[in-house]
Amino acid sequence: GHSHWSYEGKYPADYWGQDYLDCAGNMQSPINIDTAKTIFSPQLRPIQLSGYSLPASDRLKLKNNGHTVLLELPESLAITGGYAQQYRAVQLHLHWGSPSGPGSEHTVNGHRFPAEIHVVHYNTKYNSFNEAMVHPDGLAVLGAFLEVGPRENPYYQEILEHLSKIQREGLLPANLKLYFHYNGSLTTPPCFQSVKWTVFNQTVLLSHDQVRQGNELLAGKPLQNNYRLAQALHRRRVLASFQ
Ligand code: 1SD
Ligand code: ZN
Repeated sequence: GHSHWSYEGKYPADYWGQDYLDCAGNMQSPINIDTAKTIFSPQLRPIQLSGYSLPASDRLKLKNNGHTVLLELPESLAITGGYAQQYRAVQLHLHWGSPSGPGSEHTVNGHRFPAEIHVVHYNTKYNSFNEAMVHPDGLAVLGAFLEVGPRENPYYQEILEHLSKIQREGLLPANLKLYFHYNGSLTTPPCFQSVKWTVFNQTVLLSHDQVRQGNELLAGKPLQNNYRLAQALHRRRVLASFQ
Protein backbone atom coordinates (compact mmCIF):
# COMPACT_ATOMS: atom_id res chain seq x y z
CA GLY A 1 0.00 0.00 0.00
CA HIS A 2 0.89 3.68 -0.10
CA SER A 3 3.87 4.90 1.92
CA HIS A 4 5.41 1.40 2.02
CA TRP A 5 7.56 1.91 -1.03
CA SER A 6 11.27 1.18 -0.84
CA TYR A 7 14.27 0.44 -3.01
CA GLU A 8 14.64 -3.18 -1.94
CA GLY A 9 12.67 -5.82 -0.08
CA LYS A 10 8.95 -6.44 -0.47
CA TYR A 11 7.95 -3.51 -2.73
CA PRO A 12 11.07 -2.61 -4.75
CA ALA A 13 11.07 -0.02 -7.53
CA ASP A 14 9.69 -2.46 -10.12
CA TYR A 15 6.37 -2.41 -8.22
CA TRP A 16 6.02 1.32 -7.59
CA GLY A 17 3.77 1.65 -10.66
CA GLN A 18 1.12 -0.60 -9.10
CA ASP A 19 0.41 1.86 -6.28
CA TYR A 20 1.54 5.06 -7.98
CA LEU A 21 0.40 5.09 -11.62
CA ASP A 22 2.79 7.87 -12.65
CA CYS A 23 5.78 5.66 -11.79
CA ALA A 24 4.89 3.61 -14.88
CA GLY A 25 4.67 6.74 -17.07
CA ASN A 26 6.75 7.50 -20.12
CA MET A 27 8.60 10.59 -18.82
CA GLN A 28 10.29 9.11 -15.78
CA SER A 29 13.56 9.89 -14.03
CA PRO A 30 16.38 9.19 -13.64
CA ILE A 31 17.75 8.35 -17.09
CA ASN A 32 21.01 7.28 -18.61
CA ILE A 33 22.51 10.25 -20.50
CA ASP A 34 24.02 8.96 -23.74
CA THR A 35 26.31 11.86 -24.66
CA ALA A 36 26.49 10.76 -28.30
CA LYS A 37 22.74 11.37 -28.57
CA THR A 38 22.30 14.66 -26.72
CA ILE A 39 21.33 17.71 -28.75
CA PHE A 40 23.37 20.90 -28.46
CA SER A 41 21.03 23.71 -27.55
CA PRO A 42 22.66 27.19 -27.51
CA GLN A 43 19.66 28.76 -25.77
CA LEU A 44 20.51 26.81 -22.59
CA ARG A 45 22.14 29.70 -20.70
CA PRO A 46 24.30 29.21 -17.57
CA ILE A 47 22.33 28.29 -14.47
CA GLN A 48 22.32 31.26 -12.10
CA LEU A 49 21.62 30.98 -8.42
CA SER A 50 20.86 33.64 -5.88
CA GLY A 51 20.88 33.52 -2.10
CA TYR A 52 23.16 30.50 -1.99
CA SER A 53 25.79 32.17 0.15
CA LEU A 54 23.91 33.03 3.31
CA PRO A 55 25.78 33.57 6.58
CA ALA A 56 26.89 30.26 8.05
CA SER A 57 24.98 31.19 11.21
CA ASP A 58 21.70 30.50 9.39
CA ARG A 59 20.34 27.31 10.93
CA LEU A 60 19.15 24.72 8.47
CA LYS A 61 17.16 21.64 9.35
CA LEU A 62 18.61 18.26 8.46
CA LYS A 63 16.04 15.46 8.49
CA ASN A 64 15.89 11.77 7.78
CA ASN A 65 12.64 11.12 5.86
CA GLY A 66 13.20 7.37 5.84
CA HIS A 67 14.48 7.38 2.27
CA THR A 68 17.23 9.96 2.38
CA VAL A 69 18.80 12.64 4.52
CA LEU A 70 17.38 15.99 3.48
CA LEU A 71 18.22 19.55 4.30
CA GLU A 72 15.39 22.11 4.23
CA LEU A 73 16.43 25.30 2.44
CA PRO A 74 15.23 28.86 3.04
CA GLU A 75 12.97 30.24 0.30
CA SER A 76 15.46 33.04 -0.32
CA LEU A 77 17.47 30.61 -2.46
CA ALA A 78 16.38 30.70 -6.08
CA ILE A 79 17.32 29.87 -9.64
CA THR A 80 17.46 33.19 -11.48
CA GLY A 81 19.01 32.15 -14.79
CA GLY A 82 19.05 29.18 -17.15
CA TYR A 83 15.34 28.38 -16.75
CA ALA A 84 12.57 30.24 -18.55
CA GLN A 85 10.68 30.77 -15.29
CA GLN A 86 11.56 31.53 -11.65
CA TYR A 87 12.10 28.64 -9.25
CA ARG A 88 12.53 28.79 -5.48
CA ALA A 89 14.54 26.26 -3.43
CA VAL A 90 12.81 23.85 -1.05
CA GLN A 91 15.34 21.23 0.01
CA LEU A 92 18.40 19.35 -1.02
CA HIS A 93 19.14 15.67 -0.54
CA LEU A 94 21.62 13.03 -1.57
CA HIS A 95 21.48 9.66 -3.28
CA TRP A 96 24.30 7.40 -2.15
CA GLY A 97 25.42 3.85 -2.77
CA SER A 98 26.80 1.47 -0.22
CA PRO A 99 30.29 0.32 0.75
CA SER A 100 29.96 -2.20 -2.07
CA GLY A 101 28.87 0.07 -4.91
CA PRO A 102 28.15 3.56 -6.29
CA GLY A 103 24.76 5.28 -5.89
CA SER A 104 24.09 8.15 -8.33
CA GLU A 105 20.62 8.10 -9.93
CA HIS A 106 21.49 9.47 -13.35
CA THR A 107 24.22 7.67 -15.25
CA VAL A 108 26.35 9.02 -18.10
CA ASN A 109 27.15 6.59 -20.91
CA GLY A 110 26.26 3.82 -18.47
CA HIS A 111 28.66 5.06 -15.78
CA ARG A 112 27.23 5.34 -12.26
CA PHE A 113 28.96 7.90 -10.01
CA PRO A 114 29.55 7.41 -6.26
CA ALA A 115 26.67 9.75 -5.28
CA GLU A 116 24.36 12.50 -6.57
CA ILE A 117 23.06 15.71 -4.97
CA HIS A 118 19.56 17.02 -5.84
CA VAL A 119 18.53 20.60 -5.08
CA VAL A 120 14.72 20.69 -5.41
CA HIS A 121 12.93 23.92 -6.45
CA TYR A 122 9.34 24.88 -7.29
CA ASN A 123 7.99 27.38 -9.82
CA THR A 124 7.15 30.67 -8.08
CA LYS A 125 3.94 30.98 -10.12
CA TYR A 126 2.47 28.35 -7.79
CA ASN A 127 1.77 28.98 -4.12
CA SER A 128 3.55 25.98 -2.67
CA PHE A 129 5.67 22.96 -3.49
CA ASN A 130 2.63 20.68 -3.12
CA GLU A 131 0.61 22.74 -5.55
CA ALA A 132 3.51 22.95 -8.02
CA MET A 133 4.37 19.25 -8.03
CA VAL A 134 1.29 18.23 -10.03
CA HIS A 135 1.98 20.67 -12.91
CA PRO A 136 4.29 19.85 -15.85
CA ASP A 137 6.32 23.04 -15.26
CA GLY A 138 6.02 22.87 -11.49
CA LEU A 139 9.45 21.71 -10.38
CA ALA A 140 13.12 22.13 -11.21
CA VAL A 141 15.77 19.86 -9.75
CA LEU A 142 19.48 20.62 -10.08
CA GLY A 143 21.51 17.43 -9.98
CA ALA A 144 25.27 16.98 -9.72
CA PHE A 145 27.44 13.90 -9.41
CA LEU A 146 29.84 13.44 -6.50
CA GLU A 147 33.19 11.80 -7.20
CA VAL A 148 36.39 11.05 -5.35
CA GLY A 149 39.03 13.78 -5.57
CA PRO A 150 42.33 14.50 -3.84
CA ARG A 151 41.11 16.33 -0.74
CA GLU A 152 38.32 16.76 1.78
CA ASN A 153 35.43 18.96 0.61
CA PRO A 154 34.56 21.35 3.47
CA TYR A 155 30.96 21.96 2.32
CA TYR A 156 30.12 18.29 2.43
CA GLN A 157 32.09 17.63 5.60
CA GLU A 158 29.45 19.56 7.50
CA ILE A 159 26.56 17.55 6.05
CA LEU A 160 28.46 14.38 6.76
CA GLU A 161 28.92 15.40 10.36
CA HIS A 162 25.17 16.14 10.65
CA LEU A 163 25.76 19.80 11.32
CA SER A 164 22.85 22.13 10.74
CA LYS A 165 24.73 25.01 9.15
CA ILE A 166 26.44 24.88 5.86
CA GLN A 167 27.62 27.10 3.05
CA ARG A 168 25.41 26.16 0.14
CA GLU A 169 27.41 27.64 -2.69
CA GLY A 170 30.02 24.88 -2.53
CA LEU A 171 27.48 22.07 -2.89
CA LEU A 172 27.12 22.39 -6.66
CA PRO A 173 29.94 22.31 -9.23
CA ALA A 174 31.87 25.51 -9.94
CA ASN A 175 30.86 25.38 -13.60
CA LEU A 176 27.13 25.98 -13.96
CA LYS A 177 27.36 26.53 -17.73
CA LEU A 178 27.82 22.95 -18.81
CA TYR A 179 24.75 20.81 -18.22
CA PHE A 180 22.17 18.43 -19.62
CA HIS A 181 18.49 19.27 -19.59
CA TYR A 182 15.39 17.12 -20.03
CA ASN A 183 11.80 16.80 -18.88
CA GLY A 184 11.28 14.08 -16.30
CA SER A 185 9.82 13.19 -12.94
CA LEU A 186 10.35 12.82 -9.23
CA THR A 187 12.59 9.77 -8.86
CA THR A 188 10.51 8.53 -5.93
CA PRO A 189 6.76 7.84 -5.56
CA PRO A 190 4.46 9.53 -6.47
CA CYS A 191 6.85 10.00 -9.47
CA PHE A 192 4.91 13.02 -10.79
CA GLN A 193 6.15 14.00 -14.25
CA SER A 194 6.61 17.60 -13.26
CA VAL A 195 10.38 18.04 -13.11
CA LYS A 196 12.55 20.03 -15.52
CA TRP A 197 15.86 18.34 -14.82
CA THR A 198 19.31 19.89 -15.00
CA VAL A 199 22.23 17.50 -14.59
CA PHE A 200 25.60 19.23 -14.47
CA ASN A 201 28.45 17.94 -16.59
CA GLN A 202 31.07 18.92 -14.02
CA THR A 203 31.23 16.74 -10.93
CA VAL A 204 31.76 17.73 -7.29
CA LEU A 205 34.86 16.21 -5.71
CA LEU A 206 34.89 14.60 -2.26
CA SER A 207 37.76 12.74 -0.65
CA HIS A 208 37.78 8.96 -0.62
CA ASP A 209 37.11 9.05 3.13
CA GLN A 210 34.11 11.33 2.70
CA VAL A 211 32.52 9.03 0.13
CA ARG A 212 33.10 6.12 2.50
CA GLN A 213 31.70 8.15 5.41
CA GLY A 214 28.55 8.89 3.37
CA ASN A 215 28.13 5.26 2.46
CA GLU A 216 28.51 4.25 6.08
CA LEU A 217 26.29 7.09 7.34
CA LEU A 218 23.45 5.69 5.29
CA ALA A 219 24.49 2.06 5.72
CA GLY A 220 21.78 -0.20 7.03
CA LYS A 221 18.51 -0.22 5.15
CA PRO A 222 16.47 1.60 4.01
CA LEU A 223 18.89 4.48 3.52
CA GLN A 224 21.63 2.77 1.59
CA ASN A 225 21.39 2.35 -2.18
CA ASN A 226 18.62 4.96 -2.30
CA TYR A 227 18.78 5.32 -6.06
CA ARG A 228 16.29 4.37 -8.75
CA LEU A 229 17.57 2.70 -11.92
CA ALA A 230 17.57 4.55 -15.28
CA GLN A 231 14.12 4.79 -16.89
CA ALA A 232 13.35 4.53 -20.61
CA LEU A 233 13.64 7.78 -22.59
CA HIS A 234 10.70 6.95 -24.90
CA ARG A 235 10.15 10.00 -27.14
CA ARG A 236 12.23 12.41 -25.09
CA ARG A 237 15.43 14.15 -26.18
CA VAL A 238 18.20 15.18 -23.82
CA LEU A 239 19.57 18.67 -24.50
CA ALA A 240 23.14 19.77 -23.79
CA SER A 241 24.25 23.37 -23.17
CA PHE A 242 27.60 22.60 -24.84
CA GLN A 243 29.09 20.87 -27.89
O1 1SD B 1 13.71 11.53 -3.90
C1 1SD B 1 13.20 12.81 -3.71
C2 1SD B 1 12.18 12.76 -2.60
O2 1SD B 1 12.82 12.44 -1.39
C3 1SD B 1 11.48 14.03 -2.46
O3 1SD B 1 12.42 14.96 -2.01
C4 1SD B 1 10.95 14.41 -3.80
C5 1SD B 1 10.25 15.74 -3.80
O4 1SD B 1 10.63 16.56 -2.77
O5 1SD B 1 11.99 14.51 -4.76
C6 1SD B 1 12.57 13.31 -5.01
S1 1SD B 1 13.76 13.57 -6.32
O6 1SD B 1 13.09 13.40 -7.62
O7 1SD B 1 14.36 14.89 -6.17
N1 1SD B 1 14.86 12.46 -6.20
ZN1 ZN C 1 16.60 12.97 -5.49
